Order: sequence, then structure tokens, then C-alpha cells
Amino acid sequence: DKSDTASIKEYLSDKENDTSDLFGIAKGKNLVLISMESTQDFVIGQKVNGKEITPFLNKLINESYYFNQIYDQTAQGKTSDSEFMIDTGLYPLSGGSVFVRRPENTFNSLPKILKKNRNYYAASFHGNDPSFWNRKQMYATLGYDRFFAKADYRVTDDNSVNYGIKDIPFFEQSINRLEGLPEPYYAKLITLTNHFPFLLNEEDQMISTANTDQEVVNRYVTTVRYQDEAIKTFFSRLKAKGMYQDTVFVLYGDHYGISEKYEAALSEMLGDQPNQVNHTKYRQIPVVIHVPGHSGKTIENLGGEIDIRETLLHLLGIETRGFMSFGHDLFTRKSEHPVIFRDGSFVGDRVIYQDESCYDKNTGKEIAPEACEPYQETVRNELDLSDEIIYGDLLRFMRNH
Ligand code: GP9
Ligand code: MN
Repeated sequence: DKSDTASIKEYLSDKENDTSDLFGIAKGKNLVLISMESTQDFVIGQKVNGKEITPFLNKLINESYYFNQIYDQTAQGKTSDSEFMIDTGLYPLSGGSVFVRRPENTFNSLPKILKKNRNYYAASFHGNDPSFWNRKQMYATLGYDRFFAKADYRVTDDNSVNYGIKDIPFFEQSINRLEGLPEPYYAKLITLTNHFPFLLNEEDQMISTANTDQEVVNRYVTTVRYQDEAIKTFFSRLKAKGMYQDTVFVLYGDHYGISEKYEAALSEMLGDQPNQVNHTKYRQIPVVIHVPGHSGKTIENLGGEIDIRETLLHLLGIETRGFMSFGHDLFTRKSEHPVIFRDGSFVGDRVIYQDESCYDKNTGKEIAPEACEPYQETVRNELDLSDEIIYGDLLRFMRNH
């Protein structure tokens, strides 16, 4: 009940709430999020057969804040879990998707906060069916004003592959809709082409397949390369239309694309020595924050997807003290605070806890469990408190979240 919120608030008020000197730098700007399907951090700067997998992102990163130690914290809800973390700062559930299981809850979501504080309009763009992951219903709960889904796009056999419309026509057709939105807006565009099993017509392949013994890994580089081209096209159109300058862009990989059973082939492609913690390291996703006019900087602070929301709110100049969320501003986040995965695994400053064993992060060697012990209470606490908030629908009691 209502009294449960007190202990949660107490825990969260202890949370480091340092704000960086970047607080408010993007105040009043439009916010464009690009959720990059199945995009893992290893593709950044990586070449296959002498060709970059992400030539555009590699250039963009030179003029952006690039966070290179961020982990995918999604569970069974995959893309919907990443959306949930970014919009609410809460952890996904241990089974199923919150989008499907708790769409009638009250959430203090990013669209609502932005509307309340700065009168932002919120829209999501995605070429799939609106019922997928129960998005239509959950977006209404989260406070989105508009969901541009499959029926809002011109979808043909020719411009589709795998789950739906290919990323290049998706971005092309999204621009006109974006142009018509009231400003300032929060727009989330969710790509689709780089989805398992990574299918792509020959004429869309801009890089040759990799040469491992797993076709899934070999094809993956071609769909990531295609997605990179689509994002490039999007940026040049925005620039041409004068829609670039007053916008802050956030690009992030939603979750892994290469599942554990193909990781040996991935290691082979990357030239990585076999190592017990490779699995956790491969869960890193790129997070890129591009503020036009700001120069590039790589930030090596440890973090997770759950931290994206706090970071954005600070850039937009919105005070987050007292919010029921588990995120930390990535510009100031302390590496002593673990990145927590839904199954209780975690990454600390120097350790990785995986499959109930403790490893040295650098050597990948198993070490005594005591080294991981200091984190365990925080990990249990955060997952339990987050579950309490969701299962108890506790945010409905919070007037001023
Ligand atoms: C489906 C797309 C992919 O609409 O978001 O979902 P995923 O399988 O990655 O969760
Ligand atoms: Mn996904």
C-alpha cells in the first residue's frame, strides 16, 4: 500500500544525485531517440574484410558524447524492456514484458515528465504492427500523444524485409510526420531491419558478409551496416530540412543481437581469446548523445540502459530529485555502483558476477566470491524495490513523483 513507498523513497534518496556541468545544455530542444535494433557495442569502430560496419556512427561519435561501457539490461521483453527502462527508470520484470503484463499501471514516464515540465509532445515511430509488445495500449499509459505504426507507412513487398518496412524507407517516411509535430517534441524512432535472423536482399548489402562458421554472425554485419546507412540518410535529410540544429539526439542499441550460442563465432570474428566473461562483455551496447555544436568525447563511466533517462532529463535541465527511478546520470555515475541484470548478475567496478560466480573483470578469471559480496545487497534491493513498485502499482500514490 501507500506506506510501502516510504522505504523505497528512503533508499532512492541515498542515491548519488550529482549533476554534471552539462545540466540544462539541451533545454528546450527537441529530443530524438533512435532505438537501434539488436545493436551491440562491438560493431563500433570494427572492420570486417577491411570495411567499417558502422561508418556513419563512427563519424557521428567523433562529434558526440559516446558512452562505451554501457550494458543491455533487458530480459524477456527485449525491445519493450529497453523502452520501459528509458521511459520509467525502473527494471524490467524477471518474466515476460511489463508492456504486456502491467499496462494499466500508473507510471511517471518520460513523456509525462516532459509534458508537465516543458510541454513536450511525445510520439513513437515504428514500422511494425501496433499490437506487437502491446505497444498501442502501453504507449497510451506512458503518455505518448501519437504512435506512428505500420498503417501510417507505405509498406510494400519491395520496401520490406523480415519484420516489416526496411529502415531506409522507414526513416524517409517518418520525416514528414516528424516535421508536422508541435515543438518541442520527444520522438522515438525504433529501427527494425537489424533483427534476427538478419535477412537482407542482395541489393541492400553494403558490406560483404563475415567469414565465420555461423551464418547468423556473418549476416549480422550486413544488416547493421544497412541500418547505419539508414541513420546517415535520416541525419542528412534532417539537416536539409533545418530540423537538425535544435534537436538533441540519443542513439542506443536496444539489446544484443548475437545470442549466446553464436558467441564463439563472434569471438572468432573479433579475434577475442575465449574467456568466461566474454558473454557479459558482449552485452555492451553503444549509447551516443549528439548535441549539435558540441564536440566529441568518449565517456568510460560504467552504466546501463536504466541510466539513459536520468542523463537525458539532466541535459534537458529537469531536476530529478525525488523521482522513483533507479537511473543515474551517466556523466557523473560512480563505477562502484553495479550495473544490475534482471537475473541477479551484475558488473561492478572490477568484477563481473555471472552464472552465480565472481570473475575479475580484467583477466576474466574466476575469483573468490567475497570480491562480489559487497554488491549483492544493492543488487537484491534494487530488483526487489523495482518489483514492488510495479506489482503494487505504487506510483499511483505519488502526487508529485
Ligand atoms: C518488434 C521489434 C522487435 O516490433 O521491436 O522486437 P524484439 O524481438 O527485438 O523485442
Ligand atoms: Mn529489439
